[in-house]
Amino acid sequence: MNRISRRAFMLAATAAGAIAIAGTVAFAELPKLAQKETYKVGFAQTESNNPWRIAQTNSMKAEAEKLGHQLVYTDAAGSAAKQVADVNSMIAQGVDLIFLAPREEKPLIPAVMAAKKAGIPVILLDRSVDPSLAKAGEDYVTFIGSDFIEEGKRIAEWLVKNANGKSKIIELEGTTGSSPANDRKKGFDETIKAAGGFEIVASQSGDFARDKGRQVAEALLQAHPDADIVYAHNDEMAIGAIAAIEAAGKVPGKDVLVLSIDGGKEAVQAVIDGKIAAVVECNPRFGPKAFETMLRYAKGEKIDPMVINEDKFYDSSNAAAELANAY
Ligand code: GYE
Repeated sequence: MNRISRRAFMLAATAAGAIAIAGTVAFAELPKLAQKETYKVGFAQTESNNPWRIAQTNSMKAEAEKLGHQLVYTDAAGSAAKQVADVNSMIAQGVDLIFLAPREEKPLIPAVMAAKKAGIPVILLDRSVDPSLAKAGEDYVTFIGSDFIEEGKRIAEWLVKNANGKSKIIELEGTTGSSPANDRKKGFDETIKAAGGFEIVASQSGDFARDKGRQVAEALLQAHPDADIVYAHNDEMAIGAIAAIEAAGKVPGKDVLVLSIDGGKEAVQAVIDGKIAAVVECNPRFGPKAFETMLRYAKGEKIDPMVINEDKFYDSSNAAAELANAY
């Protein structure tokens, strides 16, 4: 076996082993967290390619520093395989607890199970894992983040009221297999369908990234020249889509309505400029809630399976007043 294939084999074997463990210890208890003054805590970030991720990382680092905890920080740079390796390295370093932002729902299951097996509690931050393969209160403590179905639903409800005759939708999906992409699609599509009168002419992943979003929007606008609404699962892709709309000689906000989720400063400014019609905030300020939840868990309090963040909503009625508060 050469080096690469042996490594691939080892990774596959670890993944298979962890899933087998999930089957045999499904009823084993969640690892406990001892009460201490300060902790050594891991934070396994997925990537750092947008202001949302950076705001989240900054919030986690600032809170850890404020409370005197040691933070072992890793950035998986957009690779689920690297993120699994990052978690394994945190386990090897003997962290007390791991905050994990799982890039995709299924590939991070082995990481959750490996931490559980090592006796290290995991709190999922901002994205979740496949609920049929790992459960809150059993395999990980809880999920802290936004209600993504609700986010999709809120932007769809706004559209139903404010479409002004526009009806043909291009949907730019987030990272394939990630919980926000799955749920933002579900919440939006179901609401639009129930309202009637709209058509999703194309729905494709732009991987939550600006340039990918621009490229996908460009191709889809060419294939569907009658599309007059773009719904992007995050700001980065919405901003990419605005460039694609302008490159096609159309006016965003006039010829094509752009809807987004995240609500960073650049997007709220785009609402003020009339280029984004409406955006649901996805709150990235996790630090205080994450560490508070960790301490509640250490005290032995019962933690809900989901700890939901509050999200704001921006459109032309409040964007100027809210700009200063946007991240
Ligand atoms: O919307 C996006 C980021 O998981 C909620 O991931 C998060 C999403 C967020 O990269 O911009």
